[in-house]
Amino acid sequence: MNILLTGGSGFIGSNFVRLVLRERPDYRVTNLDCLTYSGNPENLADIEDDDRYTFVHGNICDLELCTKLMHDCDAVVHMAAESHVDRSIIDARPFVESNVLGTQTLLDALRRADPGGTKRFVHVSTDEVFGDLPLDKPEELFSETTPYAPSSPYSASKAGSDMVARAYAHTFGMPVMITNCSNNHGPYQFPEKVIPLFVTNLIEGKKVPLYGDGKNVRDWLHVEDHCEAVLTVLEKGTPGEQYCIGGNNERSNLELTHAILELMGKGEDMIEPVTDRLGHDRRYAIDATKIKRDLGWEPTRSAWPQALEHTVKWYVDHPRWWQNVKSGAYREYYAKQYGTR
Ligand code: NAD
Ligand code: TDX
Repeated sequence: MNILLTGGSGFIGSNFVRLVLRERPDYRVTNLDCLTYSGNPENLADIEDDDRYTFVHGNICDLELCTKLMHDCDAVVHMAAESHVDRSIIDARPFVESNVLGTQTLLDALRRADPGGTKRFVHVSTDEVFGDLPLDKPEELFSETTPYAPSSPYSASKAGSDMVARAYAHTFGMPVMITNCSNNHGPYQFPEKVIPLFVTNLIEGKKVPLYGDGKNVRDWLHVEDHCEAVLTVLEKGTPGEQYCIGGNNERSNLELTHAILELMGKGEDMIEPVTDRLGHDRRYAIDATKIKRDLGWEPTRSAWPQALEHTVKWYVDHPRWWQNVKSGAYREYYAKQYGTR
């Protein structure tokens, strides 16, 4: 199978490329990525010479380019997006452009190239489209039947992209599937997200900025478990269906921070309580019964705290990667090679 992957130079995308090449020797992956601040070809340095992998520098909003790529592939996994909530609060426009218009452009390109609707399209989305859950009702979980109620400009743009994907599946009978996953952790995550930010700050001797009262809860899943789930949906999912993906692993930010501090041999004095994120969602938690029951997916790499230990160790062992990212040195290097978007 020739997979067209969008956003393959980012955190989840690069882990997906590596997983597919490792577990499906007869598959090929073409990665379409415009290299925003979070797209980093260094994330794929170890496989860039694999002849089953091709990189295309381009934007998912470019209809002509996307149409050409749709002709050449057998299936699409769409991960490209603006992905950070705090950035969406500062400037929502790139979120609407890439997440909503980009998704619509890709689907139009697919319609043009494949009017018969034979090529499967997995739209990778987030649990944040469902809004948030109360802290005092642990029995409440997000599932495929939860109504959409996005809170942040990021989650609103992802909800918009999900609606476009749903509408194309319904209106044109396209074999589109949507996945909604909880928080991921693992190698190559941009150090603006809480785990790599906190770990790298501590290595640098800086404090960790904990938002608000630290009681907000996230459901943590190892990125490779998410990638396995996306591959499972691509291969076995039912067209038109939606699948929630999660680790059944809820942790408050305070609990997460204490676990990171302990792994790094640091004390509580390294916590810096800071003003809360605007509109900060309280709790996310996923009921992944459907994908487990219908498609046989199970997380195998997310057991806590071993999975967190593994992730923390990766950042400790790869200082050159995150120092390049934090200093912006990688941006200058790739801007010379590819230009900026
Ligand atoms: P990321 O920011 O690390 O990577 C995004 C990638 O998309 C980058 O390589 C970037 O260059 C590329 N991109 C952005 N806009 C583009 C455009 N217009 N054209 C081409 N390429 C573009 O994000 P991530 O954390 O890897 O997330 C990947 C996907 O998974 C996103 O759709 C996100 O909403 C979703 N998701 C993420 C998480 C998580 O915890 N990180 C959880 C659930 C779902
Ligand atoms: O400095 C920080 N301090 C802090 O307390 C940062 C960056 C975050 N936090 C808190 C906010 C959240 O409650 O940690 C929690 C996790 O924050 P992020 O890493 O920014 O992730 P989140 O906002 O939960 O969104 C993530 O999960 C769902 C991804 O960024 C999204 O792309 C994904 O869809």
